[in-house]
Amino acid sequence: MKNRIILFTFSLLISALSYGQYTLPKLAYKYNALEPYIDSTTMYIHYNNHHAAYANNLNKALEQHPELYKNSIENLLANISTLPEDIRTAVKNNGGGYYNHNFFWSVLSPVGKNGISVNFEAIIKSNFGSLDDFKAQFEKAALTRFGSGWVWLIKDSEGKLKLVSTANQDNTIMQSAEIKGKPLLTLDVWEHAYYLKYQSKRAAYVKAFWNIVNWTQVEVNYFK
Ligand code: MN3
Repeated sequence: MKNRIILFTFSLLISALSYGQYTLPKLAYKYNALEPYIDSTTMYIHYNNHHAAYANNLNKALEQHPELYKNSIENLLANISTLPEDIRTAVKNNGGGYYNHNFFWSVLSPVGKNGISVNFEAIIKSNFGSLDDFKAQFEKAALTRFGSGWVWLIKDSEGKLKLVSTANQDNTIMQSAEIKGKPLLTLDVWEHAYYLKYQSKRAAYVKAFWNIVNWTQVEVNYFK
């Protein structure tokens, strides 16, 4: 009986930790692990200041409606129109920022760790012609995104791969997305993601990105 009570209390604690608020995922690598392509200071600030601010502001918005904490972030973003009106904009902007950065960190990895497999390169080829063509189209989307936003490789509902760019903290799982699909890979093209090292040279940052893509995770996302 005593053990049961302890177990019950423990599971309550666990669920409070999981659902009480949206927390930052632990990074799978150190701040300096993506050097020289993304510098350690940028990683530190991006994660601890920018990403944390989105998480904090999302949690703050939901304080008015704590019953919503039980939703996954994906669920919130896919159903924004059903949320109380007073928090829709905050959930879109901060929930978007929270989700996008969670996802972004997961598709990066230290140089030479997670190259593309023959199998997944064949999938890229069948959708874009070649890996180089894919990269060129991705880079073009990154450079033509005016102002702040993201570039995404997504899988649509028919299983086709597409390249999409979104403004601000929007993404392709949001209810409001013009083109919807499951994210496989993304790149943050907000200036805060590259300004310290690359200043205004977004093109150099985008080219450097290919060195630190976690293709293993991209492939996992494709088959998930
Ligand atoms: Mn960012």
